[in-house]
Amino acid sequence: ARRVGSKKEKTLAMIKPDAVPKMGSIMESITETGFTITRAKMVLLSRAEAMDFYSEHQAKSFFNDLINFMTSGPIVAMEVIGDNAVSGWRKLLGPTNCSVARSETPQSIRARFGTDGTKNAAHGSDSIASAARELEFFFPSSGGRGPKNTAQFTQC
Ligand code: RTP
Ligand code: MG
Repeated sequence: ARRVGSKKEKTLAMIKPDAVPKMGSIMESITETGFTITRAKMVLLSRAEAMDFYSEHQAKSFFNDLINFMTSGPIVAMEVIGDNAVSGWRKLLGPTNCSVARSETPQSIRARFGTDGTKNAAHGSDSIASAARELEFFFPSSGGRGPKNTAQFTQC
C-alpha cells in the first residue's frame, strides 16, 4: 500500500567509476530501501558523452576534473523506480562531498563508498525533469542512440 503523499517515480541512479567495485553493496542498499532496479547498464563513457551528460556544469571550475573522473573507468547506469524515488535516492546518496557525508549521514552511500568532493560514488537525478532526460540518455526509447561504449578497457 502506498503512503499518503507519496508518488511513484522513476530516477536515474549511476554508480561512478570509483564505486563500481562496490556495485553489489550499492544495489543492495537501493533494493533494501524499497526501490526496484528495472534496468542496468555498464558503460565506458567517451569525453563527449560525459560532457553532454554533465553539460549543466560546463562553466564550473570543477568541470574538467569531473569529466576526467567520469571517463576514468566504466560506470553503471540504473533505472530506479519507487515511491518518491527522485528525492529518496538523493537522500540515500547523502551530501555531494563525502567528508561532509561521513560526518552528517554516516549510513549514506557517499559516506560509505565515496572518496572526496569529486569521487563521490554515485549520482542521482535532481528532479523529475532531469530524471526523464538522464534516463533517455542511457536508455533511449528509440533505439540506435545512447552511449556507444566504443572506448576500450585498458586492462583487457
Ligand atoms: P550528482 O549530479 O553527480 O548526483 O551530484 P550532486 O547533484 O550532489 O552535485 P552537483 O553539484 O550536481 O555536481 C556534480 C558532480 O560534480 C562533482 N563536483 N566536484 N570538486 C568540486 O568542488 C566538485 N563539486 C562537484 C561531483 O562528482 C558532483 O557529484
Ligand atoms: Mg547534480
